[in-house]
Amino acid sequence: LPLDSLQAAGGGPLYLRLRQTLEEAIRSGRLSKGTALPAERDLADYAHVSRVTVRKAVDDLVKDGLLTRRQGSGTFVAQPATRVEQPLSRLTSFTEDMASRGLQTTSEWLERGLFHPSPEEKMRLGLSAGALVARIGRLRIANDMPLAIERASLSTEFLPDPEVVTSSLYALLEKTDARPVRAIQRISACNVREPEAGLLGVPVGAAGLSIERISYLASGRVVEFTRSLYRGDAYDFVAELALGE
Ligand code: 16G
Repeated sequence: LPLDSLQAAGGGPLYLRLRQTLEEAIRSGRLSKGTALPAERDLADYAHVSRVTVRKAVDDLVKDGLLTRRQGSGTFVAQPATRVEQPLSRLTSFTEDMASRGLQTTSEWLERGLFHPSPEEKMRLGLSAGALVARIGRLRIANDMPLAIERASLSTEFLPDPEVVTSSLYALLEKTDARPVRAIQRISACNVREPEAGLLGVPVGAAGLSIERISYLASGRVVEFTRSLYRGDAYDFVAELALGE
């Protein structure tokens, strides 16, 4: 990158010139998609500018969606998400959805344990007075691409020990005959805010899909109440429609 000549280039604030140099490198493909940016300090040394200047330039490019920050792992040249087409008629799990596309699911844990339920969890799950609720919150990643944040709440009757969930929740529920067979799902538009934007690697304010799923057993008992935030640039939900009677 032609960063060492930045000071000499003249004209305009330094951070704007740095921003422009980086932007050109990204747009021309010299910095290819998915590449990790050097650490702020190294970039500052290399370009002979202060770390504040580097941060300002990088912040700008993150805001414009050219770079993404992944918490704990650094800053990367943004990769447009592969769009996923998700049929709305089948009750499948995230792990199954990704596997059917040849993608590997991993999850980063945001929350996992037994908690005092919120009034909403109590109502949705029909919990008895004093009962705790099992919660699992995950950042769901397909082949290194964070796609969604999911927070599931279950009655301890179906998930007495949330710690045992290591990969697929539905696969685990299947073993105890508690895999849901029916669900109501509500999808609404939203703008992604912090801290979710940082986790999903999208700019603050990016379009998201907020999804609520309530799943039932054949008996009508509620198994799961799950709120998810999906990346708007990664998902198409597709439904088949039939002419009504
Ligand atoms: C799906 C469900 C979610 C369920 C999860 C189980 C939506 C919007 N949500 O992501 O409610 O908890 O699958 O996935 O589709 P798992 O079996 O891979 O843990």
